[in-house]
Amino acid sequence: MFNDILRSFNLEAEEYRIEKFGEGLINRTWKITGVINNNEFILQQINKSVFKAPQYIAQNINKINNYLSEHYPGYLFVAPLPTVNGDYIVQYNDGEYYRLFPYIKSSVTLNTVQTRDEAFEAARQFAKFTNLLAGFKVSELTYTLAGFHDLSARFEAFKRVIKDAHTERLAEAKTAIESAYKHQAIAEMHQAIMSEQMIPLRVVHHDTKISNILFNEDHKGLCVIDLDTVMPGYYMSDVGDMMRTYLSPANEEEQDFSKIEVREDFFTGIVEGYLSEMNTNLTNTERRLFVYSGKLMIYMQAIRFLTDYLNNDVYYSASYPGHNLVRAQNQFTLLDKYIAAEDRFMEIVLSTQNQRI
Ligand code: GN1
Ligand code: MG
Repeated sequence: MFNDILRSFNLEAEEYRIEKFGEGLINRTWKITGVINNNEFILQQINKSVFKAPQYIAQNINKINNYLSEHYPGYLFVAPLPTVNGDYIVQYNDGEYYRLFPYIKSSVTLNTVQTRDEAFEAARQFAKFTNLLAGFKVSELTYTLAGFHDLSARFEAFKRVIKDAHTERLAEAKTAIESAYKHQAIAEMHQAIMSEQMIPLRVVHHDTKISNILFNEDHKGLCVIDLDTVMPGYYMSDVGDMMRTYLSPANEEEQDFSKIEVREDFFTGIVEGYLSEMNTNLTNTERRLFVYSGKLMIYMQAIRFLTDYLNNDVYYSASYPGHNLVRAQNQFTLLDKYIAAEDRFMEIVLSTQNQRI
């Protein structure tokens, strides 16, 4: 399989070492390293049961790439490489879609956030991306996933699946389902923000986990990667997903929930990093929604895992029975701990704004 795919990019598979790469739940990724020359690439298969129209991804990235190279030629943007036919995506005869990226030399990816500065650096890079694209017309982009971060739609899907789920799964998930209803106000707030059009649509990354930032060897941020979900959206998605994935030393896979914590200084790192690029661009309403963004994204992820568990694990791959339920319970635990720290987080946001940035 690799022979044909790599040949579309004018590479001979036997001249390359091919290794699985990264920990994403949706797409499959390989690092391709030249055994004779030192060329390095990233090959990725796009999950077409998730992304129904992968060519939209390529179109969006091309438009953004054109805009950035015209207006900010010095900005490092890792765009896919063209095939010999000039396409940015190839469909192999297994029906799957693949694309190839340059591998950025000496770059490092992290799977966990270990220091406050790493949180700052990552937040800064995601903010820089949205900020540089502030003049780009959002409506030029196609939605690569419909309703992706629409919490109201996610909540409706959760309520629907409850009606059809197996009795055993419903019984196993009883406490998690109660948690979902207990925090329903988070979904209602989202509904209000949307229906009153309180905040602007922006170009948003939508998947701000730390592994989607390239760092240099000193752990300074270089750029954002994994651009499949770049589409019109709200800044809350990016800021909130950073809260979800950077604050706790234990991630969504952790089964020992006593290890889940929210680290206040990492919260400060995210706020300062994000505002270091977006401060002048954010509206007052967006600022007021900083802390809410974390609740929104943690709650949405909990609901998504729970919905998938009740739906027999069709979306997120599960490697042990009950995996998605554990992930959902993990996220509800994180949500409770986040809410317990909410007042303090509000103070941090206010003081950061009044200070230096
Ligand atoms: C998926 O595949 P990955 O890890 O980049 C998901 C995100 C979730 C995340 C949870 C397209 O991202 O929305 O937050 O898993 N991406 C899609 O780990 O559904
Ligand atoms: Mg992703």
